[in-house]
Amino acid sequence: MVIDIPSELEVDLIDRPLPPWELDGSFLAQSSMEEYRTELTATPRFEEIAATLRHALTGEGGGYAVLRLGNLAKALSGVRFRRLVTGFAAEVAVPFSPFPRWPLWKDIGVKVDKDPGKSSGIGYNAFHMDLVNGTRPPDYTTLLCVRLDPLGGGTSILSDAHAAVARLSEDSRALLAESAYHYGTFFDLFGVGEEYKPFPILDGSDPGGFVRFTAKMLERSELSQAHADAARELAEELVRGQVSFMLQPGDYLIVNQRRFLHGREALHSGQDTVPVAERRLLLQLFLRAKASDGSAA
Ligand SMILES: O=C(O)CCC(=O)C(=O)O
Ligand SMILES: [Fe+2]
Repeated sequence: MVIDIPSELEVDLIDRPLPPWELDGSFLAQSSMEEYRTELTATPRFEEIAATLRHALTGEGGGYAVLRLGNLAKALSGVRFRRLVTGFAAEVAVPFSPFPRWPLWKDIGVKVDKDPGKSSGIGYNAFHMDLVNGTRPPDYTTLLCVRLDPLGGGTSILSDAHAAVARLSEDSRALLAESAYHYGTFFDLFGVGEEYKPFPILDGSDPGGFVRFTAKMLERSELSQAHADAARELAEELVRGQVSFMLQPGDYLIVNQRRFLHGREALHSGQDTVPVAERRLLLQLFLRAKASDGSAA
């Protein structure tokens, strides 16, 4: 769902600079969360938008939202805009960085030499959840669009994971519930638990739990034939149920990883002709549900 910011709220937010944030380990410090909340809730209608956002992410049938912040992106410096977006994110859950070498917000640029199907690659980025091989993946993954692909590619794709699973046969679901899947490497990560290997895609005991899936495992992990076939069926159902849209500069996409999986269509061919500083750019931030929040935890 797309959430627009009323223009009177935009005007108020532009006049209300937020201070720099502080971190507590890899998490946004509680003091910064409270400071941002106090500042932002002093603007009329902020709480209404924050409630709309939370409902879009955790209410019935929900699971993702796009906050339209393009006017604020234009009016504010990069630093001030990032603080404001961090303030919106903190209304949903606790911002953190699983990568010790990265700041809170991680750049996703375009690298022509990288595996095309992976983050910052130029190819089709198949349906996945982020940090799929941690025992505690981030509850939310978020992407802030800074620059579009100037050549016109890079449509975002989203799919309701539980709806896709529900369309599979009982036999396939039984295979997906077995601890027979693995993907990627796991080292030097904060706040996402231990390495989970092998893992079940479906956690049978928890209907509101993660569908722990990445279609990238079909090509990059050794799986038994039967388990691979069930995973391929799931990947096909995800595509069948997908929604797609082009993020615009200043759009902030938040995905509840317990409900939706995400990906991205290929960038347009010819990326090597685009100067690095003009290529598509997103900023990524992860969120951990607050301990008090039963809806996502
Ligand atoms: O480039 C995109 O739009 C998505 C990237 C992504 O999903 C990731 O890096 O995990
Ligand atoms: Fe991702």
